[in-house]
Amino acid sequence: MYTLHDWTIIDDGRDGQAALENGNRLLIGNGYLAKRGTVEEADASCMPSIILSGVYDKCGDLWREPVNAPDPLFTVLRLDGVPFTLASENLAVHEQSLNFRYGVYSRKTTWNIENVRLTVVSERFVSMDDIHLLCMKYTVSAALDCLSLEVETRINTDVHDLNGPHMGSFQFKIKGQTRTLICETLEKKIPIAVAAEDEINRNGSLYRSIKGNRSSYLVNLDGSNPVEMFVYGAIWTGLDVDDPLAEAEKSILRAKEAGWDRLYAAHTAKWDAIWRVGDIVIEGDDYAQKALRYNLYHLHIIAPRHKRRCGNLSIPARGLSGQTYKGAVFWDVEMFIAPYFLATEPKLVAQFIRYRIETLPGARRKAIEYGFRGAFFAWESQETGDDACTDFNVIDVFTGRPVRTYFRDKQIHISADIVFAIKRYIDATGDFAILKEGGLELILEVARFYLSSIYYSPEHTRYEALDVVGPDEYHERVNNNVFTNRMIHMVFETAEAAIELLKEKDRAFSEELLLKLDFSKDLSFMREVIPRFYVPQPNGQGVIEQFDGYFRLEDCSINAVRSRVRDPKEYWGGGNGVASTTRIIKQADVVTMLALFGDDYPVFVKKANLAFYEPRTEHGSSLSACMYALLACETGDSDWAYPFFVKGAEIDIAGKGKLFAGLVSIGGTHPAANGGTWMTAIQGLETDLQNIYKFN
Ligand code: IFM
Repeated sequence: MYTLHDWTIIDDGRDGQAALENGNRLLIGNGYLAKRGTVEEADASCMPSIILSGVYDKCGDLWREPVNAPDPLFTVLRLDGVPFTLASENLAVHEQSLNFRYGVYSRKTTWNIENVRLTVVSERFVSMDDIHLLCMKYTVSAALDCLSLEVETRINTDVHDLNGPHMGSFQFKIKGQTRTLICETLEKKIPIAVAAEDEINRNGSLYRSIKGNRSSYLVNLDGSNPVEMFVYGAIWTGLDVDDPLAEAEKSILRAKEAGWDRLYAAHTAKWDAIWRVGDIVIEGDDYAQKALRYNLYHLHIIAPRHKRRCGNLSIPARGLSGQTYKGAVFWDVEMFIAPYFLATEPKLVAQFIRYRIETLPGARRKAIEYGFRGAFFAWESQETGDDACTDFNVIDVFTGRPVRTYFRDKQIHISADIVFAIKRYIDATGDFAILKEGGLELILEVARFYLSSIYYSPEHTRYEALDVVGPDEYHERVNNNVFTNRMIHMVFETAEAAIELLKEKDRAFSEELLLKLDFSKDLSFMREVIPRFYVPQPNGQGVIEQFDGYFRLEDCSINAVRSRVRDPKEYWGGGNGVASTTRIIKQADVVTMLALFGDDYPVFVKKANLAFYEPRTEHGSSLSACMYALLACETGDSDWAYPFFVKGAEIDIAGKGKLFAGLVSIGGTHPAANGGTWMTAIQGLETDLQNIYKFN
């Protein structure tokens, strides 16, 4: 069970389920890598992992996913060859915690063996100062009587992969006291280097052996003489430098020379700097304060502040908490995560945009694949921008067969979401130079994609977007989804405005670009489409129909739909989904549109849609609650919004996120909800609750 305190979260769970939840809850990271909050001796069933940002691999025909690196901090205690674990019968006390002010994970575990109480206390951090470095202090003590046991630390290659294994050609070496490993990914042969070294502070008898990837000690413990071991690990890849092994060795030497105290001080100083810019102070609501900071922490540990040789990085939908969702970047970044960083570290948002600019070739390839022109961005984007999303993204619980889903081919709003983020970035920062660095080209290519994919309805004398999937993924292949249509319209308007802006700032550049892209015919067509593009409007009661024919669907309650579910892991959407033929939606859809384009609609429309859609929303996605909260705040109803703020904020605290879509595992942390929590607090509740926030 967890408890949340100021800057600390503590959990005393011991079983397998707790291990999986705490892996997320107590995650530590620095944007380059993140290590799950599992105990040092955890085996693969507890899903320990160190996910490296932007390093992907494909194993056979399985899904391409991020690489889980070997763990240089793996440590286990043994008595007569038998390891002490959380499953040991003699386990007496166990607690894990995370200090989310400084990204420090700790554990304290006691086992009772006859008349000895054996206790392990460990502390670890992945350095914010030197992003390749992992540091751990591991203390073993015995109370009452003496004990002779083995402490082993090793570079552990027995890692858990969802769709692995991902590494081969393992070579272990020992250089001086440093144990090293070089291996490579299977698909692209990316070298991954791991180095580790340990130091023991101990007087008294001690026998050490160091072999291959292992260093082990035989120690005699008594009440007065604890063992304190420091382990430093370093990870570098061939995407960082030409010789990652040499760099990993150097990192270890530097770390040893600096020692724990100085490394810790440098790490915490970096966190102090992060919070100086990024903290939010809430007065009068303790719980909101702690929850918000915890959510911000989760954004900071996955924010890729480092540069990589091969390009910019963005943030995957489950951060660096595991391999779920193929470690891919979704619209979550642009719509839910970027707003916080735009207010605090806009350079990061520029980086997210540059990542999209660099993946434009993949978006062009995808457009061609579907018979369109321009840029159709990947629904699930990895390093090249080619879509990692498959046609069969869910596995049916009853038949075990993959289910045809249409996220990849029909969730076309993704391209518009990216344009929306670029527009928001320029509006907020005035940095129109990004337009010249590929931003305008991206916008025009997205506009061209939509121009090539919309339809003219002679009957209604208007342009429409047909056969799409909106944010609500339970209703696939619908016509005129209001969110999608409004976003497409925004793209056309933004393209027009961006051309004008650049003409003003740098006429020669903009003319050259229009020429290079051969955009003049598209521009005339776009100008014709803008006033004739259909965006569904509110009906007499102020409610906007989510898509054509939505109002004709069965109107039943969420509980009615739930009662039709035969298996807790059953997917509600798709061809046979229990929600597909009803008005029950997965996540905020019309409401998201209203929250984004609030100025275009009067309050009564916002209220009418909140009242209509909320009882029909499952909130089956972590992207949902914050949009309801935001819109409610726009109607002045922060009391109504507050529980939605809490719902979004608690997803990673309580581990309440969904774990499965059909038989496909979707657990992990929820960066979009973390960003949504900030949006709700600051862009929503802040005014109404008169919270005080400051960027010191
Ligand atoms: O991007 C979301 C989507 O809107 C709903 N399913 C999960 C995705 C990743 O968070």
